[in-house]
Amino acid sequence: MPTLRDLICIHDEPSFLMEAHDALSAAIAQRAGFKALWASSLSISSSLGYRDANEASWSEVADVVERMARAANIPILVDADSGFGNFNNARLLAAHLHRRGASGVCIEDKLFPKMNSFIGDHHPLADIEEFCGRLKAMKDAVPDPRFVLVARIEALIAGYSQDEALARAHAYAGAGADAILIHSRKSDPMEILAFARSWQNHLPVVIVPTKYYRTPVAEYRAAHISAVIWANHNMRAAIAAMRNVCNRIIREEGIAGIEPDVAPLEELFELMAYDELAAAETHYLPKT
Ligand code: SPV
Ligand code: MG
Repeated sequence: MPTLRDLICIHDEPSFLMEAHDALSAAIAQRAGFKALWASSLSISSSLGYRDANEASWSEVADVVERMARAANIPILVDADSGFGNFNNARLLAAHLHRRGASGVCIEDKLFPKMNSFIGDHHPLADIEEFCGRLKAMKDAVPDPRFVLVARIEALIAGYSQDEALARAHAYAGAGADAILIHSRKSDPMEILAFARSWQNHLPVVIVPTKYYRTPVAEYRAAHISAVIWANHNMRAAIAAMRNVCNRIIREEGIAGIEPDVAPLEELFELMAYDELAAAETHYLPKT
């Protein structure tokens, strides 16, 4: 099984990380064939009933990550927002997430509390040197060489230039980041591809094409993008499916019509490995 480091830092081809936000979505993504997961702050917050504005505490996020790691046996890159504070909060978080099953952590160069990158125009950036201190402290807190530290640049989201994004990328590489996530809210990939051209793969590049979703993967391959994160699509699929089924049950006053459109109970039992429990019972329970 490839490690997160293999997928992001070693493989030549782009890797794909699928969003998950709980044990069930993690298990489903693994069954579908994804090799790694993105523990999205937007999706985890939503599933807990919070906004993606650091309303969920870091320990609530860590609880979810542990459940995901137990349910899916593939690496998880955790979206740790801006690290929940200064270098000290960030290093504490990195160590906890590592202990609880994360294979890597991504922090973005914003302030606490952060706001989701697609909401509004107020995204104050962290001071570069201060953010480098957060990255260094996280590296030092997790001496495991397999653990991947991704530095996420929000300069383009905040309206700054390519030069600002590049200066930040070089500083974060110097501080020990293993990869750079360059984020954009544009509906085409031009600014991301321009960044990748100038950056010349000094470190692997990770992208989140939520807004420029029409771009074919061939363009990322040609630009030598290392990893693509499908950042919120399990959550959004669940919202649409649940909305649809709720509306239909009300409208049709019953569940006969929707049965073919919902997952069979057998699939749920299989996802949660009920057969393992049955086998364990024959092994551990007294024979009657
Ligand atoms: C997330 O999935 O929580 C992300 C990506 O950070 S975004 O929502 O685009 O900021
Ligand atoms: Mg996030």
